[in-house]
Amino acid sequence: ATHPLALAPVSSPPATVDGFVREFLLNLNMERGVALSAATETDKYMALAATVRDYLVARWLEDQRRQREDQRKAVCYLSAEYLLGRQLDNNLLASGLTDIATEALAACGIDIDTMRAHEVEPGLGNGGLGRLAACFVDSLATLSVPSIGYGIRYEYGIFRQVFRGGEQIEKPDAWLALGSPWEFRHPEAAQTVSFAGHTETYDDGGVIRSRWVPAWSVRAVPYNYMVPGYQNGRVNTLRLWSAEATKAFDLRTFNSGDYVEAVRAQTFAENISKVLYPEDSTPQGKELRLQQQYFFVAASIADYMTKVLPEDFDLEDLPDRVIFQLNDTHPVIAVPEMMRVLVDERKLDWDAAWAITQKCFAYTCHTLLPEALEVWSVDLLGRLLPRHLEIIYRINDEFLLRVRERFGDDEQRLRDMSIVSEHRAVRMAYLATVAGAKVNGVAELHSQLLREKVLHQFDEMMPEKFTNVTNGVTPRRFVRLANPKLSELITAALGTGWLTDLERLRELESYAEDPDFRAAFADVKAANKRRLNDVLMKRDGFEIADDHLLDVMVKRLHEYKRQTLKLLHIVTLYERVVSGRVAVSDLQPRTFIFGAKAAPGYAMAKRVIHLINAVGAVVNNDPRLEGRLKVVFPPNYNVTLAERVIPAADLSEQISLAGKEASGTGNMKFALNGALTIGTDDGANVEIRELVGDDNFFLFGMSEPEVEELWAAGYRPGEFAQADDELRRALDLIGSGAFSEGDRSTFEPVVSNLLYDDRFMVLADYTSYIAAQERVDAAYADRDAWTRSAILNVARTGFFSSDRSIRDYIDRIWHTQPAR
Ligand code: 26Y
Repeated sequence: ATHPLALAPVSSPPATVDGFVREFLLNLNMERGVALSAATETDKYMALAATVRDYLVARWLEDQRRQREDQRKAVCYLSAEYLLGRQLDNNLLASGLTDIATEALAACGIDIDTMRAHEVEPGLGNGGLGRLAACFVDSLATLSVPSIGYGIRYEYGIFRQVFRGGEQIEKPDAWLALGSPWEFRHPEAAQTVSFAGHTETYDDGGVIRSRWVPAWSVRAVPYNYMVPGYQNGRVNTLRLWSAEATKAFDLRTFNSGDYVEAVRAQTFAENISKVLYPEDSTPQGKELRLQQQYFFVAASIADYMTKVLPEDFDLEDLPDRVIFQLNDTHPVIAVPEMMRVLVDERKLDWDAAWAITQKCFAYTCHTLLPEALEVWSVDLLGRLLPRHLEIIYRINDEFLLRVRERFGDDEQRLRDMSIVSEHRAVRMAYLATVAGAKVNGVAELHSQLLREKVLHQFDEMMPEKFTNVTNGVTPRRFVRLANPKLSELITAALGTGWLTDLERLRELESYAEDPDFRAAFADVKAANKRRLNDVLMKRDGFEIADDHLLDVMVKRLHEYKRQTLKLLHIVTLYERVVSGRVAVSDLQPRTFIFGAKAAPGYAMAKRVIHLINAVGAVVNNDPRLEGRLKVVFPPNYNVTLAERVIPAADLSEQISLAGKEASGTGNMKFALNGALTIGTDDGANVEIRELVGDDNFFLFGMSEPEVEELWAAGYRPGEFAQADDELRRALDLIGSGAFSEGDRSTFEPVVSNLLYDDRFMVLADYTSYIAAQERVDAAYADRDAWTRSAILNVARTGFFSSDRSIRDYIDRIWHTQPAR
């Protein structure tokens, strides 16, 4: 190009109110094709989003160019889920445009809050793992780490939850119905992803090689999203793949001049990225899920190898150029895919390829539950990915040779450690551990238990692989955006800079002793409660009374998380009053907020949702309680609602059975927003308690070794019901039909499960939990002391910034340098 303007990306519009107004109207008129006077809310929102985008694009293009030219090592984060939450406010904050945009819109007669409310959040994840990935891409950009996030552009994200008669109904989440203004579709950068067929060997000029002859393929079309760092001018890329039919597909497999069949083929291909599986923790072994996993991983590796790497790149140097971080086992099929690319396509010999591969992957585990470890049947793998199955077998054979060398002919050990189990199932966590340079858990306790239990024999053999990176959350979204009043208060005290250096919150410790600061802090909490009241009133008609302690449990519904323990507490308080054992005037007024989605096929979880609503219906309407206990269960808990609920909370419920919650990240968000935690010694609760101190944390329940001991001794939950009068009364009340219009059968399965099975030892921890809740009431009675503790929680939890997590990944696993 010769024109001076063509030598660099176009410059951003002027960052002024006039500049913003002009760009906004340009987008409205030119892109939406409407005049301001005729524009709908959607028109205005889309034009606004496009305007914010326009300010970021120049930096984005520049960063992409530099990343291509830069020799520095980059991170490819592979995750099947990104639970992003709304984008508008985040991108305004990152680009420093919030005030300008607010003023510019006001000058056009538009209230920016109605624009914020108009956005449908991309819910491309289930819960903790997906939200962690979203926090990580935010921190990667803020720390200027050369990186790409790869994932799937599901057409339907996590289902929308509604309640009918208190029961969960799932509705499709059509988040793309109006189009997304934040994405850039790149059909020209599509990759072909193949499936099924057979393998064969051939003579390649004297060398016998294997190759895969697939039966069908789809096109993977990338959609790029900008991920701006916080006011640092850096814009990273999130690349999500969408499946489309290829021409070859309908020609070869389906098209015999049959138009209907050809269209069916199209639908078949598009199915792959149609919908997010709503199960978390319990994998179903569904073929479509394996298709999804291979689809995005194969497209991502091909994209990296052909579009990001220079053409003449010496593959021996690959480990100095890239690390693929595997977000749980979902992308682990990337390991045999990389081997296939290196050996079959790039014609490296096996040993050289394996040496490279082992340095290019690292694996993060997010669970301890055995049923959550993904396995794929040999039959399914052989049918869908026959070459990958062969490669897995060879990896396993060579690995087992090494086990034999090291430990001798210990057949039991060989069976235990085999990647392919006796039941002809491929254990993806083992494959990831064998292939990865590093394996990390997501909290100290979790990483320790991984080494001692889940992957014990692997730890014995290769201890140097194991490390910990405690999770974190982005303070931009979960403090600055979710809690602007607290952020203002902090900035007034500490000045700016703390949002990217969150350990600076420590400086608030001395402010905890200042009565004026405490009063201001309490005012912020009160204002956040009123804001939540307004949101819930409008959304669902729920009221949050000013003088109630706000007690919150929001997370996926799962037995190990023990929402039923929380319910037993509520039922106990209720029973005390209606039985006359406690005067209603002696109750500390409390509002209990629940938020939880259940996997659609998880019957027990759905019954618990029904029970929460049923208890709420009775408790909320019983005049004997004089409004002192309220149960509020807004449907469809998501990132957007979390941003309103968490800043208003007084008490954070983190009550999983010790040894079951890998980390938790909600726990961190609550503490950073000045809620006190009632919790077990589990996951990152352990680290939260160590940091905030025992005086500022309500610990209860068995420790993990105590859990193990009781389990080994033979756990009989009925004995705990026998031993605690109030526990029996609460269970009896539920069993009596008090919350189901006298029908004893409705919640009988919940009660008998607790009495006769209780895998997660709810009854064993009940007494201790109730006692801890009594300590909560006593502490809340001294409101000023409570506020002091709340401030100390904020001051001492800066460690949980996802910026720190990313620095730990860099130091312990990736060894990358920031971009120039
Ligand atoms: C295979 C499929 C069924 C599946 C899909 C989603 C399996 C698991 C998941 C999601 C797991 C998840 O969200 N795990 C959570 O990860 C968080 C981030 O590390 C942890 O804080 C949390 O303790 C853990 O349960």
